[in-house]
Amino acid sequence: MKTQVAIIGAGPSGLLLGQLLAKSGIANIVIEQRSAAYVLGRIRAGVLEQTTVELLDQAGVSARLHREGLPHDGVELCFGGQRHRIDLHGLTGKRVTVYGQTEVTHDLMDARTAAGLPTVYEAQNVRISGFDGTQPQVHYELDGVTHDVSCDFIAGCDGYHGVCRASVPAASLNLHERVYPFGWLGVLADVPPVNHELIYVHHERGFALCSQRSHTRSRYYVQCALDDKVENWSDDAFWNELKCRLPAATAAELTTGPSLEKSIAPLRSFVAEPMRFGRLFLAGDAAHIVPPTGAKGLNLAASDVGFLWQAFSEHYGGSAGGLDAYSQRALARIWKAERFSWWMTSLMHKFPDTSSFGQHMQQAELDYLFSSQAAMTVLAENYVGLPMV
Ligand code: RFL
Ligand code: PHB
Repeated sequence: MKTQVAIIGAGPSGLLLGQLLAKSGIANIVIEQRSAAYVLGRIRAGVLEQTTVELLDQAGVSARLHREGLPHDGVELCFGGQRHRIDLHGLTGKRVTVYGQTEVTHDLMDARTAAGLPTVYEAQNVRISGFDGTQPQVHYELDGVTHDVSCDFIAGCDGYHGVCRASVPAASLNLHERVYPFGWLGVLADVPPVNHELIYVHHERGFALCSQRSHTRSRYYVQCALDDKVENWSDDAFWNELKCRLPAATAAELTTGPSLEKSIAPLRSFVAEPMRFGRLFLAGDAAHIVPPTGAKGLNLAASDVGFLWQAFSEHYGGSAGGLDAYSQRALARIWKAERFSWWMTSLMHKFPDTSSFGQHMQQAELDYLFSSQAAMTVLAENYVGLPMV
């Protein structure tokens, strides 16, 4: 088989890129190692920036998002037992939309099927070759049969553990990493959210987050030890721990219920540079990871895809510059989101080795934040998403 762009990975990056390229008349295939049901079963992001929503509009997959997504004009930070609101819309003129990654992926999969675009699920032993020359290829096995796809370009949208970044010679990559000494234990439950907006909680027992997927489905997280196991946490133990970290009045309003899903995610900051090697382009988690505290991972994946779509469109439209500029343009935005996610993580979590001095620094920063319109505007500008330039 032959195509213009072979996309590895059917997460949000790969599927969004495929949809945008198809809109521009650029032929593509998506090759995914898991089943569609497995991809949809991963509970991940919940907050979309306006630029992400605009890209989903351009891809023609946002009808349900506009019907069912929840626009949020503010977000709360809680510390010292007090809740403080950041007026995102008042400070920036922008808002975020609460709409689960599962739903975004669902809409993208449905649109891909409706458009009859080629997608391979459960591809085994996916390999890429020739991307440092002029004839890139993707190889995979399906039901014991080997397939080879010849293409102009490969888009590595295969996440942190994917094959694309791993296929680049180590000497060509600069890796930057910070691993945090804790994880997040997350619970999804069909209970109404405790608040109409998100609450990020700083507490001496550790961070907590009250998020949501709809008016009837909540997503909650508590900071946990890195070596903790989901089996150690009954639903009751989770709800009790969450209540301990909320102000008493908020805990009293919390509706609990059986968990639909419970999982632990480690926290990491990671960037691989550059994001282009010959005819291979990395996008999304394949190139970078942010800790989830700033809600930036899916949004960064979307902005990479926006830049890459522009680059391919320029290339097939006859102008060479876009492909050359991709890595630098994407990384300029990525590093700013890395900084914000690292800052939010450092501000809101309990670090096992922090001295009393470190605790006072966190406290002073939080006190300052809510005494300064300028500081709140900095947070708000970053939270709603920096412009794609
Ligand atoms: P994905 O979603 O990991 O998809 C990659 C796909 O590639 C497939 N794959 C392969 N396919 C073929 N051959 C191979 N060799 C392959 N290896 C892997 C995988 O099966 C998979 O289907 O990466 P993508 O598309 O770049 O999307 C990135 C986002 O998923 C991620 O950044 C976000 O989920 C991060 N994130 C959040 N982001 C936000 O913007 N807002 C949030 O509120 C938010 N909350 C979160 C999060 C991530 C979390 N976890 C679990 C890490 C909350 C959590 C708890
Ligand atoms: C989520 O709803 O899963 C979520 C929301 C905000 C974050 C991280 C995760 O910062």
